[in-house]
Amino acid sequence: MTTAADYSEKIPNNVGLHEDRRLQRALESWQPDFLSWWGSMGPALPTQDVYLRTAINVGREGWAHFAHVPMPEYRWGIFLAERDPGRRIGFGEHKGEPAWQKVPGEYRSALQRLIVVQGDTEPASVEQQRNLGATAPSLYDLRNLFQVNVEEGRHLWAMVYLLHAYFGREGREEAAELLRRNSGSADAPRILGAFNEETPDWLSFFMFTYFTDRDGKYQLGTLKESGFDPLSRTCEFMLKEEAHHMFVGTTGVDRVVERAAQLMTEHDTDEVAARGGIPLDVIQKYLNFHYSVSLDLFGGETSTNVANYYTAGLKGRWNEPRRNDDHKLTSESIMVDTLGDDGQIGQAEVAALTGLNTDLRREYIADCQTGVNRWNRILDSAGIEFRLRLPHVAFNRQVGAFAGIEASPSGDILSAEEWERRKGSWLPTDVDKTHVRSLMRPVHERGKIAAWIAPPRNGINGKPFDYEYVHFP
Ligand code: BYC
Repeated sequence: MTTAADYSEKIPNNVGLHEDRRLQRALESWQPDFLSWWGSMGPALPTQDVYLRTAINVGREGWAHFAHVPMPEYRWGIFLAERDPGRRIGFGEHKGEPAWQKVPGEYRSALQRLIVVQGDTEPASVEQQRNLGATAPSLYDLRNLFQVNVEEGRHLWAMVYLLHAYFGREGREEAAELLRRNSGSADAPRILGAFNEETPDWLSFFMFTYFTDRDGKYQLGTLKESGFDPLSRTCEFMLKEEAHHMFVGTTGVDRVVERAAQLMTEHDTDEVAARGGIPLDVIQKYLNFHYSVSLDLFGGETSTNVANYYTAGLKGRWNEPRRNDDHKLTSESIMVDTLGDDGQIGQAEVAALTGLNTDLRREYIADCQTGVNRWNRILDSAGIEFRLRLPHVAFNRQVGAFAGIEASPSGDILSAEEWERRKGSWLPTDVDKTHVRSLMRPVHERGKIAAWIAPPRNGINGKPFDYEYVHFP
């Protein structure tokens, strides 16, 4: 198996697609449906071409090629990380056995389910971000949005390849369904909650790419450990692309915070809304929202699904090889967050296997905290006392142990009335959203940037900020 992609084919790939005519034909018949979905649900803003990165190799160095590309002509392809012929399953009851190159019959439906759930999120995010181009704060940001979009499209291809190649007719049907469900649709919504929420403005986009794409990083990290080798290799390569998406989120929020801090200092006031910025308390509310809906994406605090996935060798832990235990967990336990019989938030000891969603969520939370620290350093160096913080794990949850209660960002349980009365100070209100939206006027002029956000420190791929990242018709 070579690592370089074959671009002479209709569908660029490094999986030797031309050797399997049936599979090739099946994917080539899905391709026009994908393109028609991209045309109707993908980026709405008309452009001539965009300075985009395209994957050309899966090796460590030089895996991407940058050039101006008309978006519908982007070469979405199928790339798996290089195969390690000696790879063995690293956890669960099959630990030590050779990794599977085919789907084991007894795990077929569970694996298919995991791949469908993963695949469903990718086009969903493109749909959520469809209209953002019209209000981009700069050409640099516009280009980053489109980069994220085309790569989420490629991640959809990655999952569709697995469905077509390994799951027969049912897999092909599921691949068609991935284009039929739509974010926010009343009849056929996307599978997971966060992917049916709107991304109506750029602060939401940055929060989404910081918090929700980061869930993607952790979920892909667990699927990268999978005993099913093609899934593992697919996820490994997706993670490489994912890093840029989170960079967009981290630095996007940096720049919004930095601009708010500048306006506060310049005008010696907290009232930055009147000065064209986004107030820190509104940034906090957006953070609260995106963080809490992303926590839901990890499933329940305890879950028999996740225990079964792990034992079967389908879905591992974050950093599985570096965990210092037997990688089977049959006799281990873990403390998870619970709602006690007394109605209070506490902890309970459960079997480590059923607590694996909690284990992963905790890894994620620790990672989320690093961004918050970074944003607070920006405030600190501007001499501003306000600090951003992650709300309590029970705050605004719709899935898991806290789905049935309301809690404040500091973790106090509230009555339904008190929640209704106070939620406007913790989650974006219509007034906050209207204000943020009112700032979202497009700046599509080379080298210019909207007033609510600071310019980036660097451009893309060594290009300056004032590079013509996007050409218009
Ligand atoms: N919304 O046993 P439980 C990304 C369902 S993001 C709606 O606790 P489990 C990306 C659940 O399906 C990463 N329903 O759940 C980011 C189950 O239903 P069944 C996406 C939910 O299975 C940005 C029931 O509730 N990848 O890549 O342990 C841009 C009981 O739940 C939700 C994956 O998620 C929810 N939030 O864990 C682009 C990886 N949560 O079985 C892309 C694959 C749970 O009773 N998925 N339910 O009918 C999984 O590993 C697991 O399915 C989950 C849920 C972690 C999602």
